[in-house]
Amino acid sequence: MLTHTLSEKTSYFLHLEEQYGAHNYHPLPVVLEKGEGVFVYDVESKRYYDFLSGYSAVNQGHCHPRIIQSLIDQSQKLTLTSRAFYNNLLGEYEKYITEYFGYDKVLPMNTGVEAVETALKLARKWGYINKGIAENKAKIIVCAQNFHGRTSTVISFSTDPSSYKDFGPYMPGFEIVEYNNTTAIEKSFQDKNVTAILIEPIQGEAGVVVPDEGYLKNVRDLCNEYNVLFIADEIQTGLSRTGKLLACDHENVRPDILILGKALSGGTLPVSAVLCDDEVMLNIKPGEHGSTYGGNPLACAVAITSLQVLLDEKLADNAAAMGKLFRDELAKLDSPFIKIIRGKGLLNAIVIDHPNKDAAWDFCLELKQNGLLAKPTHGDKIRFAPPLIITEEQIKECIGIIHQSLNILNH
Ligand code: IF1
Repeated sequence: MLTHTLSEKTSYFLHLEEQYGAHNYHPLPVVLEKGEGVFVYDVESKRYYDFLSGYSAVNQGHCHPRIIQSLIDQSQKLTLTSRAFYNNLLGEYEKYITEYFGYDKVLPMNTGVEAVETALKLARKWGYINKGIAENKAKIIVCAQNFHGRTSTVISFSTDPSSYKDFGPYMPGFEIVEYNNTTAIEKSFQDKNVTAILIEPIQGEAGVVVPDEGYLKNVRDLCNEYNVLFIADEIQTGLSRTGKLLACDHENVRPDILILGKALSGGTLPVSAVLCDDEVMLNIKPGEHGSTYGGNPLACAVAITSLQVLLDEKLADNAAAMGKLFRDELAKLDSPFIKIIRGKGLLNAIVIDHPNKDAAWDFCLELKQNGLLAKPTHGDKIRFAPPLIITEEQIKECIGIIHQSLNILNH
């Protein structure tokens, strides 16, 4: 594994986290202190292209001026009322986001996994009340290699030992089927206790696994046929990332429950949301679910602006165009070290082909040296997901950086 000498300042911050912070991550050795658009700057004022975008939380670009202005303005008026009282922003936000995505109602939460948990509770309740499943018998279908967050319930249906090992006992009521396999889904739907299926339209953490064309449509049809709720986790794939407002839009599929997070706040603070129609949403009565910060006025102000920016700046169209350019230019490099290039819009990944198990990590260190930040996932896959505001000229510059950095793998 490559090591680069680090500046004293950088080393200082690395040691602070080593000494005083949980060791629940293994970050790339770079210390950032400023973000602006597609760029981030480290403590030595070195500039980098950000090709991770906070795992798709910064689709609008770092510190987008309009989003930051909403944050500043609202933070000087009212940041939190709790839901014990009404406020003048939540209803406006609820109207805005439900009309924006075409659902009757929204349940506002904070982190992505809280929204996933909320969707699971809504699906279970609907199973008992609307589908007539016997109490505590509801089953939810999930896909192998899923990533939906890190709470004890959600890791209960993970197939990644690093997510679930030594965190048992696990939440029952989930069945795992192979991703991108509608036969397996139809077989699982034979069980009348199945109330829902939870799916990532593209599996992000698994390394940007894009299912076959028509997969989402087939899932939608099967859900209609077997009276099963289609829950789409668009926390990472949504909000223009894949070249459409939602990844489900590529197949004109409308989930019964839509889960959003990350870029819903443009990377300023945790904001997530669950959208569905009254038949599902109104099963939750006052006092049956909630969160201290869920739907806080600050989050509402920031989320409205974050959504508006996606439309005003036509970021889905830009993601589609720049993503295609990126994949085409990457393919032209014809590198022996790039086994697979895959993705949709500006959610892309490569699979590194190299005998050295640290090759992807070493390549990311070299990319860092050359001014581009990306990080491997599951060893040999590297996700490339810049902010959706990136330009053609910047894409081409980044292809140049990638081309130059691939040379490190010749050693
Ligand atoms: C980490 C990656 C991981 C998500 C989908 C729910 C959540 C996520 C599809 C939960 C969160 C984040 C979590 C973060 C790194 C990143 C991630 F896939 F994006 F790369 F971990 F797999 N559904 N993904 O992607 O949302 O509660 O985090 O707000 O945990 O390291 P959250």
